[in-house]
Amino acid sequence: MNATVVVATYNERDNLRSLVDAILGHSGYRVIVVDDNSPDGTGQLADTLAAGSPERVSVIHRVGPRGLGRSLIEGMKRALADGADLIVEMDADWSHDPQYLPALAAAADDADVVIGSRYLNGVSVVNWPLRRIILSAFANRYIRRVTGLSTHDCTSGYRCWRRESLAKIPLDAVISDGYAFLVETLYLAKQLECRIREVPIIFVERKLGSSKVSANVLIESVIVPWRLRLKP
Ligand SMILES: Nc1nc2c(ncn2[C@@H]2O[C@H](COP(=O)(O)OP(=O)(O)OP(=O)(O)O)[C@@H](O)[C@H]2O)c(=O)[nH]1
Ligand SMILES: [Mg+2]
Repeated sequence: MNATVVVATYNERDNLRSLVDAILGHSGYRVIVVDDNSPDGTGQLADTLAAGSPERVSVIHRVGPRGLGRSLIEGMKRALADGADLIVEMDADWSHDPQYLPALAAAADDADVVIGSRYLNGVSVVNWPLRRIILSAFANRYIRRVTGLSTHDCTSGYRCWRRESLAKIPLDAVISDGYAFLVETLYLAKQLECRIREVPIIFVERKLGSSKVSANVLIESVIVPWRLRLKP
């Protein structure tokens, strides 16, 4: 196993150490933290973690405009350049539990992209208010209808790519940055005839730190499915 987990962070100081420890508990996994110059010192904490496990943890410190999509792109490119066979994307806030890493990797034996899915067996989300569940369910239905994707959870940020499939995605041409980044990369994967599989995860709402979801991110996710569909 030669897998790299890319974790984008913005103000995740309270979550990062335990998360990285849990990932490193799985043998064969490395971590790239992509920090957007977090004011709370997450970047320095990441450096400390990297100094403690220099073979397995590295850090990208971004400057300039921040964004989840652009951070993930930078981390994924680095993981490809470093020779990872599997590249995993995961949130830093413990919503995506590292305990599912082996299941994602196993499913990648016969899939090109594996999604850690909240919506395979009903709804497996813990601690979300009803309005958030309804919004997410509606968003996924909307995305499927507009883009023609058949994935149950198109906005899950917990994903495992086989190296060859990720290398085919034109990451520099990706236009969106928030949830829409996840939809766009999945759409590109489908267009490139990647085999997309979902495995069930239980998603737990963050307990520590605060959400970075903004109105812009939500507006982008309404528009991008149409841009993808109408793109020549
Ligand atoms: N590098 C970087 N990471 C970000 C940025 N915005 C969010 N993130 C990270 O992306 C992941 C998901 O962000 P969250 O704020 O948890 O968004 P969410 O999971 O959709 O929303 P919540 O349910 O409120 O947690 C976390 O690891 C964040 O730290 C950003 O601008 N730059
Ligand atoms: Mg979150």
